[in-house]
Amino acid sequence: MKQALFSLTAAASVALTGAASAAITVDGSLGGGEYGPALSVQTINTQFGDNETELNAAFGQVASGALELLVTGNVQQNGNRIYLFLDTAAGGSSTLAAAGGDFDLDQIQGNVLDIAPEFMFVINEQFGSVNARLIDLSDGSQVFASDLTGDVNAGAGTASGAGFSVALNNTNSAGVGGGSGEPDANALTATTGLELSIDLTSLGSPTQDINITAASGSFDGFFSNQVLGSLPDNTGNLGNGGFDLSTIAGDQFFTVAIPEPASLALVGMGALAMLGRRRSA
Ligand SMILES: [Ca+2]
Ligand SMILES: [Ca+2]
Ligand SMILES: [Ca+2]
Repeated sequence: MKQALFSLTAAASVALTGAASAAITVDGSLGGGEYGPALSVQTINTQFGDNETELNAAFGQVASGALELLVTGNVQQNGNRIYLFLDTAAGGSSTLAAAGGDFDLDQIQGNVLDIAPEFMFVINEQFGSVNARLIDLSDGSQVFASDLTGDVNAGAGTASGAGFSVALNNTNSAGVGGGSGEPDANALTATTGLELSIDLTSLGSPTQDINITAASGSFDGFFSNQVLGSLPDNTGNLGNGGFDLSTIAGDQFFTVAIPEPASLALVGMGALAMLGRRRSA
């Protein structure tokens, strides 16, 4: 009986360990053992120029009460931006709207996503500093805003504060090449880019899986063809005439699953059930 109990406990422990996510270091670089397989992989080259602005792949997980993400690629240091739209709850609008006088929302209002986000993360270089912000789309308020310290073009710039850490390593020279959106199979060769950890409490403590659209463009809302989930083959820059991803084939988003405590409870219940059967045998 003791032997059986030990085996079941060991089995449950192995199952839990297998499901747990490795700890990450927020440094803008994909370290060994970090994350699982890519959640989304770019399939077309960038019309903003090779290693200027490109979004190669997204890795992500929810661990330690935080959303952890790495998007490999680059952001051009001319005011260009990487946007992450975060759909964390029911409701919200798939059409981006101005709110609270926020500069970025003013520039990108009217564009339509495949998802209905509650939050927008945006990172950009402005006036010589690299700035990261998380915006609550319901009112345009800033959940956090911080300039990165360190040189993003010489390794990593980082910022951290209450409930968040951000890093940008802007040295990528791999991944997709430049072109007009032709198919490109090199995205997974990129291992550096934007990495962040945001406490779930800063995201309204989501209880559903988090859907995320990554996009990139200029300070005045001219969007590139680098979106994750990827745009279809031979798609050029989305431009600044307004885009509607809902009319573009495929899912221009990826999903980070929230681990379900219920599944752990089921493991425990299964073990107890097996013990019960063994006792009665
Ligand atoms: Ca590249
Ligand atoms: Ca939503
Ligand atoms: Ca779509």
